[in-house]
Amino acid sequence: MTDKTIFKKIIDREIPADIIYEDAHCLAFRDINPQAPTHVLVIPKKEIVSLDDLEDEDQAIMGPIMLAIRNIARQLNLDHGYRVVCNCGPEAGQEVPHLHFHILAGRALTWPPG
Ligand code: DGP
Repeated sequence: MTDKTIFKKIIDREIPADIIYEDAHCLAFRDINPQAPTHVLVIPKKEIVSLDDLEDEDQAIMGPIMLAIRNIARQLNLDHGYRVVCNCGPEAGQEVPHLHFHILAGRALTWPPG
């Protein structure tokens, strides 16, 4: 049996996090190492390693997660815009093997990303 990821431990309330949103499908909390004034992570409660590991049945949770991201942006008054990032796999910089979406806002974000 594989060890729980740090995000699964946050879901199970085994380690603390600054949780700002929760519903049946997902949890959102502030990133421990923020890259912008607002940096929130949105994760499915289901243990999915990455975007590349989604199964067809997961379409039932991905739509609600996208709408949750919209709701969180509204909740945080991100009226000047925000960026949603999903790092998938090692070359993209994914460090935690539990699917997550970064919401970044509060400063001008450059493009292309590094
Ligand atoms: P990624 O590189 O896309 O896998 O991003 C993982 C993010 O997770 C990174 O920005 C830092 C954040 N992170 C890692 N461990 C913790 C933790 O224990 N608590 C919180 N709140 N964030 C964490």
